Amino acid sequence: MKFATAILFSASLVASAAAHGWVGTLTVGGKAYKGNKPVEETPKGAPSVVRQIANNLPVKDLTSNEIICGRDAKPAALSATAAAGDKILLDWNSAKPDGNWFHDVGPMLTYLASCGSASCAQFDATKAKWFKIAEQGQDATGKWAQAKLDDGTPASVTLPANLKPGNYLLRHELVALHTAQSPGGAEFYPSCSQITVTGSGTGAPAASELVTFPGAYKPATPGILVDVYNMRRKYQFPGPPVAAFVSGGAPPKATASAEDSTTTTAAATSSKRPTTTRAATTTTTRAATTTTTRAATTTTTRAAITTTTRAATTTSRVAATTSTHAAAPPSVSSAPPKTCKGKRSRRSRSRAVEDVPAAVEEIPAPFAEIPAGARRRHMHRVVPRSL
Ligand SMILES: [Cu+2]
Repeated sequence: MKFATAILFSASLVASAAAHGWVGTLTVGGKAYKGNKPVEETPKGAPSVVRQIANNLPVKDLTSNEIICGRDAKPAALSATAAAGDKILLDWNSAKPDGNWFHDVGPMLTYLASCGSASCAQFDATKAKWFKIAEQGQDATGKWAQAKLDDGTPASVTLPANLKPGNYLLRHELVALHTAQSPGGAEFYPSCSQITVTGSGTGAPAASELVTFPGAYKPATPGILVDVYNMRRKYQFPGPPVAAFVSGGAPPKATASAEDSTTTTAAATSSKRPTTTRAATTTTTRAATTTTTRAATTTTTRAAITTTTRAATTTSRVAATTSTHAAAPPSVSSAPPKTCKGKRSRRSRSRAVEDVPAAVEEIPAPFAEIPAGARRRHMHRVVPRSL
């Protein structure tokens, strides 16, 4: 209850905060294509290659179609022409004074899906079968790829050199992890651009490397449920591994039919990742979907996850009424975390300390130490959940 009160209190203090972002420019083959601001700011966007989103709040519901291309994204009118092997630059913008993206904790992932023989302008993204072509996490100093957008550097993705020509949706995704220590805390910002790839390549993913959205991510997926401020191992990316053909490798042997995307994803994952990963996923998923409280648990791990789940349930119930965000990470840093506006807030720091369940540190997520000073938190504007 104390937790809920704190959230309500802060919601009244922060009536509005800086909005989130969109892909403002996509550059490929020396040509820059403008993306439109969200519909709520630019109701009549100019013809573009970037699918326009309705507003720039984060996507948090992994079962919603908004996880595909962003909040209520609509097909774009145009397609950008790209040669296989081309570098694509995506400049993410926001309403921040300097115009740059502002979250700095979390990875960037890039997927492609074939639109088939028709133009992507006619393609229904709910039918898309996605394969991953890139994933970018932290550099050697612990700086996240996403933090470079904050500096004004566009994201850079290289199309596979041997990619089969055709029409593709390019799904570029930012995952902000500053509150990801609780289920439902991660924020997703997918953006889809329509491209026509030229060349004579034959590279294509195996059926076992394809995933669907929604479906590829679950609230307890490692890399989505993760306390980035207490990582003990290297960050583990969500979703399937990068398709083997991207680096010229042979596709993994298919062990499941392409129709069964859940099995396919699990098979693809296990081929590259240790079996402990799957065990952890199973455990966390079970905990996350259980509504009854387990009285006795056999391991600290499960107890920790159950505690976290319960906390998260409270959070989302509160969030439904106030449209604010989950708790800040447990703060042990001497520097208070920043708000979305980039201002440091003493209040958010003290609240963070009392709100976060202590057991959260026990989550067996992928971990490597990153500087404590890199923490940030923020609040979002109040907008009806039904958008
Ligand atoms: Cu945010």
